[in-house]
Amino acid sequence: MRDANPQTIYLKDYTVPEYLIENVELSFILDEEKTRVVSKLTMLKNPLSHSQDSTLILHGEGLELIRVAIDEQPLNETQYQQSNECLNIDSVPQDKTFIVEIGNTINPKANTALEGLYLSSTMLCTQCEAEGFRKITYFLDRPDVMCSFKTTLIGDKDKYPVLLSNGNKIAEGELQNNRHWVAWEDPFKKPCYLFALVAGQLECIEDSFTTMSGRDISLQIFVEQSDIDKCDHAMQSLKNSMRWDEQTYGREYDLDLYMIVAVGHFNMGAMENKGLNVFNTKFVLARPDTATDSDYEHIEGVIGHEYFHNWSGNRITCRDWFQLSLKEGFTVFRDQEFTADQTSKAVKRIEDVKMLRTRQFAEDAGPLSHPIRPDSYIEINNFYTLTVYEKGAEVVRMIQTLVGKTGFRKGSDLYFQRYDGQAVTCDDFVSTMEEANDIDFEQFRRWYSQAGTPVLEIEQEYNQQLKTHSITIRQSCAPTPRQPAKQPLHIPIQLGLLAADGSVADICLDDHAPCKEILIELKEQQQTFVFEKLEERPVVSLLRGFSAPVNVKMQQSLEELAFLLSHDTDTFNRWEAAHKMSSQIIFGLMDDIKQGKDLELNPLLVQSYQTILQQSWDDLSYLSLLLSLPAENYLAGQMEVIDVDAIHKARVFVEQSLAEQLQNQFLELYQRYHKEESGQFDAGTIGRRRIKNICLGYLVKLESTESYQIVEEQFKTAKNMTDQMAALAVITDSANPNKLMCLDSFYQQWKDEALVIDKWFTLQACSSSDDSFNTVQDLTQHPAFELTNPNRVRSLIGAFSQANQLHFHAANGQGYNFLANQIIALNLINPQVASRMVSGLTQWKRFDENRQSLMKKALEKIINTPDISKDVYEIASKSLVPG
Ligand code: 0A1
Ligand code: ZN
Repeated sequence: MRDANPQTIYLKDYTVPEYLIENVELSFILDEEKTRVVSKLTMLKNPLSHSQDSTLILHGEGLELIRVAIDEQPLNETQYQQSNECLNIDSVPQDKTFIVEIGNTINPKANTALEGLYLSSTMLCTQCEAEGFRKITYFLDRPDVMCSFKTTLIGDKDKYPVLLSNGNKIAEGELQNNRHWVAWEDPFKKPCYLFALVAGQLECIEDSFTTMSGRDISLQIFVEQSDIDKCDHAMQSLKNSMRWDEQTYGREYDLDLYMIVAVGHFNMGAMENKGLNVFNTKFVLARPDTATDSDYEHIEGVIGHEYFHNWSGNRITCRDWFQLSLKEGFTVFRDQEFTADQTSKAVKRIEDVKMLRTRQFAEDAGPLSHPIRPDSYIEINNFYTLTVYEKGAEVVRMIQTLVGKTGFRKGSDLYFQRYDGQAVTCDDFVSTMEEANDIDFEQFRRWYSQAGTPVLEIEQEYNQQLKTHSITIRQSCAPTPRQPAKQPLHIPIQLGLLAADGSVADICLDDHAPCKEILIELKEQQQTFVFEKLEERPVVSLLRGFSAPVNVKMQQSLEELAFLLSHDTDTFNRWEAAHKMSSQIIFGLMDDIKQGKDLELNPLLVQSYQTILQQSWDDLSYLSLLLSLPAENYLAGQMEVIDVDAIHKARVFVEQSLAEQLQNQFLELYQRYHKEESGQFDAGTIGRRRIKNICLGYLVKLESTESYQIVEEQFKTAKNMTDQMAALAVITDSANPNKLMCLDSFYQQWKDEALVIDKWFTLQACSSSDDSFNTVQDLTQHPAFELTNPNRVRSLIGAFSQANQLHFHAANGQGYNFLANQIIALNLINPQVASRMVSGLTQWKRFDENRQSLMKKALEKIINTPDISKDVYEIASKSLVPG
């Protein structure tokens, strides 16, 4: 039953913990339905607390309490009180350490919320971040209470031959009744959100890593037996991550053992538990025939992310959950740079910015907009957002841009050294960067407290007589919930100038030495920068590398964009020029559609594509990005009132026209690289597959018998999942008469591989075919669909509502109603995942009146459901706030 008036928690109310835990000894007698937990806490009053209260308040939810004792004296029921969320123990010692012993039971099988201890197929595992530990036993479940853990696991030898927890294995033995036990000790103090246990019939692959100081670390990846042949890439990724963190940040791993376990039921991507990461199978398992090139890349990225948390998150953690971006923003930045180093810097930056601009910018402009350090929440699980993670990473990136790479390393060294073993704040991080670089970040700190995406309006003026070019930049930021007025931010803007012949122009600005590229720092609401000694009007390349998470408004003609596409030396801005050019053309066509005009493709786009196709490219993944049109949801984000039908129609028209006019070039490229397919995974081969499949996508837009033959042939003969998936995606989205046959044969081929079947659901959920809504509805009845598996829910319901703009937003509201019903069905099963699904409805203000009212109706239906969880309630109710 929902708490009628869920409580809001505020950052301003933070106080230090009243009690501390020195260490904890846990023992678990594992059982699917009734696991017994015994916890022995060595505690003391926090010397920093001013509270005079001698009541000890421990967090605990859904626990069956058996016994409480203090210093070996069992307490009777008058000496403590239990509520839904706490256990209050009266009169604990104030002037000495004391021992609290608690016995309780939990039911992992009934735990479909997947928080605390739960069952994933036959294995038992835990998820404790953010506040899951309190669902295991009573504790001070807050990140600033750090202690050492000793954990003993007892279980049946057949059901749970493998028993894992954090740290090092210190002892094991046999017991009666076919049971055994294993004891683990983690010497590093940690908050309880980093606790983990796993028990099950698991197989493992093993390897080792020698650290920079010469220590040998044993590495183990545990999976179900049928997946043991899909772990090699994850292991290699782990070793790459360990080496990279040594080389880039001077960070060495601390324990002697690093374990990763892959589980099929998981609410998020993965979890950085100390020495025992628990991963969604999606980010571990890969074999060339089951995983695509982008799966391979994501696995490496997520393995890196969790590994990097060992320093940025575990050894130095967050004081409170408002500081989440301290560990997440920094760690995402670290994993982005890692992937950039392992793959292509240009491509990685573009992919990250694409995601940020379509999804985080939408979040920042909507009713749930919040700063990267939020100042209030109802349910912390709702704040694992794109803003905290992705914008948080952009803020860290801006710090690096402002202090330079060397300065950033100086700052991070000082941060790791100074705060090792502590729970700290975002402000501690910023202050350390300031101190190490002798710089003032007073104004920069606003990025942590101010929500919303700033807009930069640019005006330029060339003065022929003075030979100067002035750039005036005005910054503004629209009001966001509870922040009506915004203050100017400190914004780093990387900039270059191009001469009319396409060469790089010298930059002469104020007293800076002449240079080829410059970092200007915008601090005022409006500032003018005057560039001198320019014989002719330059073309400006602004915000290179996307040096700040802002929206830029600058008049640029299609000709100027074509010029930048040919000549800009900055790989990001070169792509940006192509992207802007095609966006402008699509918007022009949308106007034509509205006015009932015949559509015609601007020849400049074809010419630009032709030029690109004639050049020779080392990085074919980058070329693929240049030849890809902006996504429908990106285009939507640029519109005052989103018109999903016009966006789709105009975009498809451009695709088809390009396909018609460049058919020979696309076919030639396709055939060249298809012939060369080697099935390898090096950057070159991946690039060839990528460009080949982009060409295939265009060719099938011709809807010709020949193109259908090509794509079906690729589908049938593909040796790897990238090619098979690319072909099936194109088929599913086309009018190909063999579509159902192909989908069915794919299902038959892969029905035992859960992650591949997720892809099969997603393809159909994202299809632009007219029947896709009915297909999605039917698929909810498919025997392979289940609401208890988050990956399945995301692959069908999530994909349809978040990635099928055309059909989810059908004008009759059937998509909205469908989503509301699915959320209501999921609400009690898994509130966290249910709440994430609400995001399909939160952007209602961006649509026409008819859709607005249908979306609001769906949100109201959700809120008015009895027993709505506070997770879903928070998102749905905040979404409905007018303004
Ligand atoms: N800290 C993890 C993400 C994570 C957060 C919450 C979870 O359950 C509620 C699970 C994982 C990361 O950043 O990878
Ligand atoms: Zn993380």
